[in-house]
Amino acid sequence: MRVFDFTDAIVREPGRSVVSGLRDDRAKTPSFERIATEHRAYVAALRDLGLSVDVLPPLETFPDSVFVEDPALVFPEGAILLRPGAPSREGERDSMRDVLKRHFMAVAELGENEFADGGDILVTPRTVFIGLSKRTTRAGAEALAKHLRALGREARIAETPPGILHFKTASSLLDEATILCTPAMAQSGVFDGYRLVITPPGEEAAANALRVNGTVLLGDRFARTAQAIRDIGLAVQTLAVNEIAKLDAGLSCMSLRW
Ligand code: CIR
Repeated sequence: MRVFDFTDAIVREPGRSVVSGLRDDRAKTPSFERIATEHRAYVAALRDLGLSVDVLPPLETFPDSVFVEDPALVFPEGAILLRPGAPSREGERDSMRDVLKRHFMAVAELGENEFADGGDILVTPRTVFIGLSKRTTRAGAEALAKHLRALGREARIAETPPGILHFKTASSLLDEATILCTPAMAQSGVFDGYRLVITPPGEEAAANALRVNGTVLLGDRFARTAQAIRDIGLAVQTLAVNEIAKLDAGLSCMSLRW
């Protein structure tokens, strides 16, 4: 199976508290109803692409818990319970432990003071990139790299360009050898050796796309990025993520996939 071929996913419905989620720009106020609508369309898209989706109930005590990608990392051969680096999100991991044990035989865990968010982890066939960020510490990244080695995956610790939340805010995998990324990420050299599709000016937020089986899911405001991806022969399906974007999130953050 290719690293973007999935049969299963876990998502969590947004709670009403999602409107109090973390965000860089506090002036932006998301609406619960619109986030719920975007989330339903996202789940429907995953199902249309053939995935069996386990939909977890809302967790009002954790406003950001709809972003289920951050507290865990999953592979067909096992799962790793991460430790989100934002204090208001660290406890989300406890709500994922039993869920992961239901789906996976082996569940490893990051320890105390080992912080890593799933949004900082980009899986490619050759390497698993772990981006250092305000959420992912070196201790977290090094511990995670050890767990990945135990699962037979090579990890590479990289810098996330300043001013963005997560490594994958600015990059995503399009196919085995191609990465969609922002100009800043391309200039950093971290993806030297990969073919790059670079987001056009004004469409940097398109970089958090999600390849699922034969299709690239992309935000619906990025016509030039969609064309650039089609130009390399890939199918694109656009989804509205405008409300989710107010919480600094995109397409990868709302699911765990394997
Ligand atoms: C946060 O700041 O943690 C959330 N508001 C957004 C998380 C986005 N997560 C992701 O892209 N993996």
